Amino acid sequence: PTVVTLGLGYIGLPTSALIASHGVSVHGVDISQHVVDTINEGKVHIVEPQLDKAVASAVADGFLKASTRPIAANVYLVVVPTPFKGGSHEPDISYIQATTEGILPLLKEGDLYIIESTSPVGTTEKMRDFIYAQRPELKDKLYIAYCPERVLPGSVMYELVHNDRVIGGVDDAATQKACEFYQQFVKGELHRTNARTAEMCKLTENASRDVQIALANELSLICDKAGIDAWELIGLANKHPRVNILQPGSGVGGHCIAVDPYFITSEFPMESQIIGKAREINNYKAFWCAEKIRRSIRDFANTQGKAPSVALMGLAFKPNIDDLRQSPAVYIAQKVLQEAGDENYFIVEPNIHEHAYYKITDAEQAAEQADIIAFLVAHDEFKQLELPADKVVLDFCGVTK
Ligand code: SAJ
Repeated sequence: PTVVTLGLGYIGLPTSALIASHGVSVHGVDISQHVVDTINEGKVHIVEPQLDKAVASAVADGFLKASTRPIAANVYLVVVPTPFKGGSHEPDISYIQATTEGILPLLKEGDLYIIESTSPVGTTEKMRDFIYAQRPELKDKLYIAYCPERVLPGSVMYELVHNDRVIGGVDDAATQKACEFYQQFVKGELHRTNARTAEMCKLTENASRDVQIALANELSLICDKAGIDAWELIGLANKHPRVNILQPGSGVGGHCIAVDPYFITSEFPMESQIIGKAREINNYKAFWCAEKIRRSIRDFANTQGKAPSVALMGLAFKPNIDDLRQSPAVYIAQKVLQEAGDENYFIVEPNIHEHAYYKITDAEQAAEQADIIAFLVAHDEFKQLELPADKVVLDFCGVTK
């Protein structure tokens, strides 16, 4: 059998490499010629542990090939992004639509078509209706299912194999067929449901995490006013056998948790009160951090009679990665620097060596020279830093705890 993966990004490429490593021939498709060329050379265009090795051997063994065009296959996996419609919080499924259109002429009886992209509820049924409207002779002769990816950036190659999967077909036969497909390379359990539930399940997982982080962030604001250490408080509350509060930070970023809950709120605005509020709280937290830094700069200038030097520690959207997408730390840095006066700034991001706008400074040097040190991301490197007692330290992510 041949598998066509549509989209060779953060999920599509690792998935392609994994399937190919089982001796299944995979034809990966991406609109970017650069991505396609890179992969065909056995190289990778994204940073993810173990991925480079997996792709290199899959390509060398001849089981993984990339191209800008799909070919006829037995299984089609849609793994393209679902962004927002320009300037809104409404999901844009046009990439799913376009890739589906691209394979329409190739589809034949018995083929398996699976969407893995995060999708608003009803997308899989919409694509089924679209396919059968264009190819009526195939009606009910394809297997169409939704199976969301759930892997954590940084542990993708492990989690692809070991996580449980939720598999929802548009009918039972499709669910069964999709399960047989994933069984070949997934060691986690495969849970069967229908397509709508599987779509909502993905959105629910990320909304759940967002809501839990919002509670931690809200507590951190309350603690700041009340003169209580939020990390100590949460640590103590978590000693209760049925309490498990997450960690406050400088906001919620990335391309999943800060995005997916809107796929629920945009469609069910009246019903999704907590989910919507959590988004607001987590966005507000980043704004609040930026305000705190600016106030601290003003206080320093007023009491010391000179502008401080300021170190902004971390730019990534979470600890120990180099991914800046939707990063609250980047937002905070922009906001603080927008109103920069005579202050001197150090931007520190140990996982990145060069940045288009910011000069990246070494962590030790910045900590030594800055008057105000603001920790935006809890990178491991920051935990070992020695901080002289005369510094103003704003720890938004618990690095010093
Ligand atoms: N964060 C906190 N406090 C915490 C935990 C996280 O502030 O206690 C922040 C992080 O700093 C980051 C954001 O939340 O800015 C999101 O980070 P994350 O590690 O929670 O999640 P992602 O976005 O890297 O990956 C999530 C995962 N989903 C869940 O854990 C429910 C992953 O399994 C999904 O596959 C992924 O989204 C996705 O692709 O949807």
